[in-house]
Amino acid sequence: MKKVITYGTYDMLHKGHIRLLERARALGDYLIVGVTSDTFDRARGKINVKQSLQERMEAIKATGLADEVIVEEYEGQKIDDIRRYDIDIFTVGSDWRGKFDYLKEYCEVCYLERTKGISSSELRTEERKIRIGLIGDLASEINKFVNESKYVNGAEVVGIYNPLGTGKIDTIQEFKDFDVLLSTVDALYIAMNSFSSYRFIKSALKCKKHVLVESPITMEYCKIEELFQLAKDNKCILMESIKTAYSLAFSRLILLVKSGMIGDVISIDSTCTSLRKNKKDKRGSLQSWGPYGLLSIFSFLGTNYIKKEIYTKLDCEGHDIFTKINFYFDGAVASMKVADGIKSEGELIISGSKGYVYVPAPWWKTDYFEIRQEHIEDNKRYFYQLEGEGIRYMIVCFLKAIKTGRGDFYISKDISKEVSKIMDDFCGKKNVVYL
Ligand code: C2G
Repeated sequence: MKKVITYGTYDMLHKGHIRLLERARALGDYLIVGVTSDTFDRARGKINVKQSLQERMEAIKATGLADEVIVEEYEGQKIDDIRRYDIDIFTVGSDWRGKFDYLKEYCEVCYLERTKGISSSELRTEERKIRIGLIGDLASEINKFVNESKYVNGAEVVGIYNPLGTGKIDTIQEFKDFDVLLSTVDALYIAMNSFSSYRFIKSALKCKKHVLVESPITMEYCKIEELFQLAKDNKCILMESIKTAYSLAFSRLILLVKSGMIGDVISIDSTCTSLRKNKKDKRGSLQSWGPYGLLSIFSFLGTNYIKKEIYTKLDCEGHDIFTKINFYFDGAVASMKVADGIKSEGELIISGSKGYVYVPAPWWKTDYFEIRQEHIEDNKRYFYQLEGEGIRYMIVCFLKAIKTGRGDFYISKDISKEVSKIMDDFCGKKNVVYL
């Protein structure tokens, strides 16, 4: 019996895939199809896959062309599989010609002519694009968003409206009128001082436009509930932009800790600092870094802390250049240091009853962390590909949220509300000690 194997993502199964499978099957008597896992696809840069692994495997099985369907999960697995399944022929489309010649050491390698004129990414892009308008003057965030959106099938940046009139972006159209921009888009990305974004969020939601907004959503706690309700009433997405929340590494870290890998979480120490790069950015430490620090605490301990103490140092203009918040939870403590003008080690340490998590600086661009135990030989290291600081994954999640109607999968509403409450307490000088 001649055994054949082939691999692929097989997203949105189409005639090009079917033709490949038919010809692969004709090469032998038994065909195994390896479907790539979500994690492996992301690791190799395929971030736009629409269907789940389960859906893609089911679709292959439904063709009746595969005798066996397996999951491809890691780099180099093909060699393992060829030996494990005693494969005679490896085959793949001609777009990969040459890339798998190294497999000739183990079996015959056959590249089959790729079917022209169809691809999963074209099918994904043909789906109605989401037209996105940009609002704000946080140039760094906006430029990164524009660059990262190019990697996301189905996202189209239409233009920018900057209420302050500064910071043109050559590559995209500038709108002088907010309402005109609003009328030409499906969604907005808002990157501005959170004291100013409320009216833009409200207008957008009232016009049934989806909103992705740099955190905090609002600095006034009384408004956050109103905005979420407005989003619900208008069947829109209001999603918070804390890019770390959408990185694979951080979401896996949460699962590992919650599954008990380090036992009970007793303490969390989170630091995010920068020396002021952008003098025009007057948000201060808590507004610009606080959401990251608070995300790293609330993701593991929840938001039901018993009390908090806020320590802050202001500059001569009254902006906080350093803020530390200590939290006391039932059975745990947490400390967050954020600074825009003071430098420290930007690491995240989560201490537990069986071990601890160490995420090296800059932890908020999480692509690597360690779970350390008492004996160094028991330590485990985790690495997850992170492209572009994770912003492209956030945009993919935003588009998926718009399609599924669920925007709080990565950042719960409780966390969004508590972030705003802490901003409100800080601005209201509640429990704040000035250094
Ligand atoms: N294919 C084809 N014609 C197309 C599109 C795809 O023949 N118009 C082939 C590809 O060459 C591949 C298979 O169909 O052999 C699956 O294609 P994808 O789902 O795009 O997956 P890809 O990432 O190309 O898979 O490690 C090998 C890769 O996983 C190959």
